Amino acid sequence: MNVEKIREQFPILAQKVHGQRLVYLDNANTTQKPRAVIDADRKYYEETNANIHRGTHFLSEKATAEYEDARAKVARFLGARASREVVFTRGTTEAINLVAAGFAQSVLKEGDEILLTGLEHHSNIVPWQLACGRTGAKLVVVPITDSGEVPVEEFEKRLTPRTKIAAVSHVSNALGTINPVEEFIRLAHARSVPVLVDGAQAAPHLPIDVAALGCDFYAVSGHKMYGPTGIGALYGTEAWLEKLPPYQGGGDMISSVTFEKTTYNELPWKFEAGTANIAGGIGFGVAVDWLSAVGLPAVAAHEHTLLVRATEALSAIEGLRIVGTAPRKAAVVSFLLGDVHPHDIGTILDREGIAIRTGQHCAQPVMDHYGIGATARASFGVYNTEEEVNVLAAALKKVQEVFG
Ligand code: 7TS
Repeated sequence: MNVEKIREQFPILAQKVHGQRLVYLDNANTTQKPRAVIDADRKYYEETNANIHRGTHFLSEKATAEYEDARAKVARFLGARASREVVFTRGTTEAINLVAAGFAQSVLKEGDEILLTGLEHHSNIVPWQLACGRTGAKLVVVPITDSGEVPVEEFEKRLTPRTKIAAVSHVSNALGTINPVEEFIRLAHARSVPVLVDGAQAAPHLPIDVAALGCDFYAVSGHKMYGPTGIGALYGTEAWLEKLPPYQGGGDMISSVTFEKTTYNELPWKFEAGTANIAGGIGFGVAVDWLSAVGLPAVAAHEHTLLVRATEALSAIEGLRIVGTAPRKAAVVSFLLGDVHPHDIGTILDREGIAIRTGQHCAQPVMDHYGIGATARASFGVYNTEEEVNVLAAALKKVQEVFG
């Protein structure tokens, strides 16, 4: 993989920030976009723009074909068996809300249990709490270890006859831990419990094959996969998507409407009410093709090298503590530096042109486990370099000097 050739495709990376070369290490938050994705957006509005699924004219048919073609690309990227198993959503958050709302309406009853892990992002916690509020179901949480792992036996112990779904992150955004989701799925399915995987932090970094994984649902965000914001996807097995009720009502999701009775559209459109993010969907298709062309195995190998190098360089800094030390990690390094507040670390790094995230990373229970309020987090992407790791380490030494 030629990183310099990849970097050239990202116009934003040539930018200076506070007079310094931009070092963008906030990829778990959102990734930058390659020219192919930016061009697709412009091309759509210059040459195609029309509403989809409902026009007989040339542009509408063109837009529909491009949007549905993008769905097929995303389906292929995720390893889905068919395009109808892929619902376009605003992102991971909406994908999980869709499933949680459907479960609240048609599956969950008082006393049922929803199994989560202690590593979840708020968007894989709060939708389930809302579902509990509507049904009287309750959350059961698998605790994490001090290295930031979810032990398989602890997961297994908490599967009970009342468990109606397990919702687990593939990769933790706060710590980088790669969860043994294959094992979770095997154990849950042995008890006929369906599994939703929050793949927001996995799909940009690891080869994903939902059919091989055997999960029932898989949620992703386009903007974390070098694609546009406001678009993502929910993969669901045909059986589950058929079973769940629509998420929202409106145009496009129906087949017939009278005041007495409405029948719904086929999959996946049953879940896509109203005018879609058409340009976003098309751009998402371009992004997954772009990622596939680079090659997920190559991306994973490159980012692993960065993780190893960053772990080494940061561990060598006196007083620096890495939070999240699981043996299987994606390229995320969460850390504390002496008693310097993470926000101060972030501010000083920013003056050096380095973008990281500081705070609780929308994963407050993870912070609570460690008894801390926040961490500083560097998260790497396909365009990051070992030299940027060195720039980060040098800047952190400066932070240490400033704070004595
Ligand atoms: N799940 C995980 C594991 C995430 O990391 C995020 C966003 C989401 C769900 C929500 O994704 P959205 O695209 O619907 O917003 N994570 C982060 C992060 O780590 N920093 O900012 C957002």
